[in-house]
Amino acid sequence: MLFKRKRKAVKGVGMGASVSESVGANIGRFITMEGTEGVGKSTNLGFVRDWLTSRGIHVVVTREPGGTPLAEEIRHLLLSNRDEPVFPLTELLLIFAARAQHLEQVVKPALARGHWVLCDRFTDSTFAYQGGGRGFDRAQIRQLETLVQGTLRPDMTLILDIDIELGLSRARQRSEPDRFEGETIAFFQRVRGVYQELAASAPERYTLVDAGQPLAAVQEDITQVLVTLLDGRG
Ligand code: Z5A
Repeated sequence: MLFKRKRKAVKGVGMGASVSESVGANIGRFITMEGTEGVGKSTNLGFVRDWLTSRGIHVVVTREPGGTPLAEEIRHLLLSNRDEPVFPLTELLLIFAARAQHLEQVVKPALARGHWVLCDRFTDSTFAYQGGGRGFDRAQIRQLETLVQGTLRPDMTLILDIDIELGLSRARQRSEPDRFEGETIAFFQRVRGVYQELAASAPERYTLVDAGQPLAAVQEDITQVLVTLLDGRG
């Protein structure tokens, strides 16, 4: 992973392997973008993609849940409003099922080719939504994280942070609320709280960006992070 110098010979990137340890010198970077609803992830993902691409970096843009045909079907199952209650454990397992498929089919092969992967949400969303929002114990989520990802973690995560009501008002201007967007303000406050905790717990991995600012200021902050990331590329 980023900033780790211990690298082994190429032997393919199987389940449980760290990409950085498996692909030798040709190392891609795994960047994730996180935040609550309407925070501007999609908008800023495009900005990051263009910024990196203009510097000659091959970028694969993807998202979770989703990113492959099967994982996109699971996404549809997860986001659709339905009469049947979706139990929190069902939701959690579907999310990790989609992730397993996405990692094997898209993320690991791209990183192994030395491409950068830019992912709209990843497992920090699970800690925030299923952990903070639904109340799952963090240790249980960590067990699934280890089962599905092995030691693979993002190299860098941008967490866009915004007042919940402002983000929801932005999101609702665009489309009808999906199953998550129908949740209470208290639910999203808990989600935001987990993101803030994660950011404070590992500043070398996470950057919290104030997404309540005008877009140009948000993107200026993101640029600073990208410059630092490129400076540390080795
Ligand atoms: N989920 C989960 O529970 N557990 C998991 O492990 C994972 C996911 C991986 C789908 O995510 C759901 O999956 C998600 C959690 C759950 N909950 N929901 N809903 P999603 O990422 O697809 O959905 P989303 O969070 O609702 O994203 P979004 O609605 O697409 O919003 P966004 O991408 O963050 O925002 P945007 O489209 O870029 O911007 C929204 C609007 O604001 C748009 O009109 C922009 O032009 C505008 N905007 C953006 N930035 C600004 C600034 N700075 N100023 C003014 N206006 C702005």
